Amino acid sequence: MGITAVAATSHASTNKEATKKPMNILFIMSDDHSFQTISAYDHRFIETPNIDRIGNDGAVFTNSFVANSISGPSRACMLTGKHSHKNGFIDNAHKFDGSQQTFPKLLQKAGYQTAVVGKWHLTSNPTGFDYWNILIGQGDYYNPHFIDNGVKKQIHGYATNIVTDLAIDWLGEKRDKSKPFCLLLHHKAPHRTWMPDTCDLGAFDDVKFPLPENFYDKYLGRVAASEQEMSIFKDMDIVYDLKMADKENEIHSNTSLEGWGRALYSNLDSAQKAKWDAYYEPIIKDFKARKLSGKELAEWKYQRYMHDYLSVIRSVDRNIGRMLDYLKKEGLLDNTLIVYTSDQGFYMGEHGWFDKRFMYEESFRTPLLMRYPSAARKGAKIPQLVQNIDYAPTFLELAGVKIPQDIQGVSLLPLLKGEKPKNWRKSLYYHFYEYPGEHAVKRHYGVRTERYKLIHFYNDIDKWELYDLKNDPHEMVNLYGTKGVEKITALLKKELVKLQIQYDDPIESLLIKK
Ligand code: SGN
Ligand code: CA
Repeated sequence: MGITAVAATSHASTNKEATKKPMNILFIMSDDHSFQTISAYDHRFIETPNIDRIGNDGAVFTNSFVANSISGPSRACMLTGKHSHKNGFIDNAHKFDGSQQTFPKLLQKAGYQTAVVGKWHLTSNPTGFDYWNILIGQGDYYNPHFIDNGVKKQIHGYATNIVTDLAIDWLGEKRDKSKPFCLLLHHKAPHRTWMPDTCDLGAFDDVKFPLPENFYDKYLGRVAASEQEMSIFKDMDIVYDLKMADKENEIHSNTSLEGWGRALYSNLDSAQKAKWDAYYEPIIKDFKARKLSGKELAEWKYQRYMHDYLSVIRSVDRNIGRMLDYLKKEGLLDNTLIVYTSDQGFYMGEHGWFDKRFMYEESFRTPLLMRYPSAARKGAKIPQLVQNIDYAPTFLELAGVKIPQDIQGVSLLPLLKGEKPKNWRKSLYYHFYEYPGEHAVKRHYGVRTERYKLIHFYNDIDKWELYDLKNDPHEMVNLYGTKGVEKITALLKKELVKLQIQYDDPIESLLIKK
């Protein structure tokens, strides 16, 4: 008997759940959580000891990506293990076809108890879950409304705490404990408008965050990037995003979101408002007095954004810690795969931006950490190219369910077990559709290899971009059409067409034929 088996058996004597069933799955996802703000990836901004625990006891995927960098589509890719054009949910304006095959349905059929709590954002009601208690739409940070298995309810408090409470309540009180479980714990945080819990207000007050070196990017040679509407300076709203809803009504927005900003504040109860005011009123007063403009205003906005966003992350990390402690207390850690990810990456001021959508690194990448009890090496860094379509087949393989042929992702279990599969993918496919749309990021698709990225912006534009990620990790120099890149361009175009044929999205070969 190996060491792991001995440990598991002795643990089982205190809790019988540990060894007798297939492995449980806890799939934790936050919304818009950038890898830059997880200390397992990056120590510049914040320490996230609890999220890091997942990777320390398991693995951190260092080349993890999404298929379409936006919420609903990303969630649909994860549920189905298929790219957007196959699951039909190509942009946030769609409604998910819940009659299609998803991993929760397949797990449920195989005898799992399945549940989803928190953000769902797929418009149609969840299918394939024994229990669902979801936020309505994007959900609110304070006193949010939920749909609890079809019934609307408002719950008082702060969303990240509430969603964790609901998850713990289901695990402890509501599920059938004779079955293995698959729980999707999906936070609303840290999505816009980055409203911190009252206990985290001011947590970064003594910190001045360094400005990204490309904060004042001029987007030379990158037309789509120059036409976006997600700039901190230009598009981030003073009242809505940065909470400058003054009582005197003297501060006015630079966008049309002022009314929404004032409404967000009015959702707070009087005790919450008192704490909120105690923190933001002095900032509002100071902001009014300084009458900032130009670069000073841009940099003030960047600092406020970072302070709020990171304060929201503190609560996410604390709640992940609460969840891990609960699993430990219940003797569930040794028989549960724990996943932490986000529905996409996010800009922390790189290129001057917030939001996501682009196939550029900050939004194409997404954090991915997995705690796998029988992992070969604890704290392993897994460098292979992986994508969010891979989660579904991973969960199915773990549960011993046959992976259906039409699933396009690949199970990550061999990587978690420390294997080095020879034929692992060498390139990734990406396709973003939500245009015309909020933030004005044009439609594009592309291919990324370990070193290069080729993107085609199409629809109302026809522009190619090529990046050498080794020499230009921040994607500032579009090499497409320059001297010396003819060979790599041809290779990448070939790879792109190959992927589009493989995934049955042959848009490039169709465009070429036109
Ligand atoms: C909302 C936000 C956008 C954000 C989208 C998509 N605007 O519409 O800034 O890009 O969600 O985000 S807001 O005025 O409503 O805050 S996603 O992660 O859900 O796809
Ligand atoms: Ca998101």
